[in-house]
Amino acid sequence: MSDRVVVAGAVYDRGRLLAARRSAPPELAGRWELPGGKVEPGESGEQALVRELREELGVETEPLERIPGEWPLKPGYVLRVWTARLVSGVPAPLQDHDELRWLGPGEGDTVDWLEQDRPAVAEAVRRLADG
Ligand code: DCM
Repeated sequence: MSDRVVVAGAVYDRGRLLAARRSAPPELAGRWELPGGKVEPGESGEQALVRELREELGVETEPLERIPGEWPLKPGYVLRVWTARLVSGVPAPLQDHDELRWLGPGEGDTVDWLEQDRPAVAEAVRRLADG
């Protein structure tokens, strides 16, 4: 059986990257992630990302590029990440998160990222610096 895909967004706005602190489940609470969630049947990764960011943060976004790679999560799940542009709205922690933070250049290491998000975050931060 193929792995279930979880998508996450490296959301950029005005030269900063959005980080979100999880409030659940208990084993992940307090750790920071690129926000996203599970792809539903019939959805593309990009469609799932736009939906998840709307549900979790109340914003409209536009996926830009896939960050190459795929990272294992819990058994049966893999993480894929896209860069995304904030199109409208102000992100708010509506679901799954209790704090949001915009990280500027040089601030990529200032939050305690989930291990599985770190390779994609490193690449997202590199693109921010090049941007
Ligand atoms: N997840 C992760 N990193 C992300 C997004 C999600 O490790 N950037 C994990 C947390 C959950 C699963 O994927 O185990 C599904 O996420 P959610 O609960 O947000 O739907």
